[in-house]
Amino acid sequence: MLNLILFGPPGSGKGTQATMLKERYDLLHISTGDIFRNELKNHTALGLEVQQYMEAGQLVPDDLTIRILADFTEKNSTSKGIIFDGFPRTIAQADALDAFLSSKNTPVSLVLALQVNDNELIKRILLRGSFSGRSDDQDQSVVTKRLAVYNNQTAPLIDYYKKQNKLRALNGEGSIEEIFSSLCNQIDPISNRSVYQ
Ligand code: B4P
Repeated sequence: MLNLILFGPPGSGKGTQATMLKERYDLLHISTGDIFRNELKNHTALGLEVQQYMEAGQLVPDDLTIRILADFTEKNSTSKGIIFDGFPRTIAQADALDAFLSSKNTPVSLVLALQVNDNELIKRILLRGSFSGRSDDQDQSVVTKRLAVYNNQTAPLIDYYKKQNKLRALNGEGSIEEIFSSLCNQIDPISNRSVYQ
């Protein structure tokens, strides 16, 4: 199986690129952010539980996030591989993911880290907030909080995956097509596709 992690700060383009990679490599796309937003939209018990964290720019607690991921993956277990978008975001989530994939006899293939400077991230997120209706994208103090949470809780995963020799850092600034192309250059050699089109 091809198991890819798209990694990066909020607004770095994980969701944008994951949607395109999913099509190209025929992968199951798991976005924990999308799953949570869907629960919120449908006013489920889970949605109510995660709302307070998301609106404050904080991470949803690990136990809840790990449970959601395992449920989603079990229900969609027939794919050629998985693209994880926005997960893991903490060391505990990364440990849980390793354990989960080991139980399926399949490892994380690559971790693709998109690098974007803070000013560009804030600009992108506030722009999206002007039309998306996402409350966590509209208030600059919440956006700044999300970046701080990323630096404190998520960025340590860079070393975690460097030690496993799985991390590939990529420039996340430029056109969406340019970034897609550099992601494909990393993935093609380990996928079944022989030629990059
Ligand atoms: P996410 O849904 O993962 O949101 P994100 O980090 O803001 O988005 P992403 O990086 O995917 O950016 P996108 O492509 O959309 O998380 C939201 C919240 O959910 C978190 O704050 C947290 O509360 C919770 N959560 C999610 N997962 C969790 C977990 N595992 N544990 C705990 N809590 C969790 O791009 C952003 C914008 O930039 C878009 O408007 C896009 O059009 C634009 N863009 C993309 N690429 C561009 C480019 N190359 N140039 C210019 N603009 C670009």
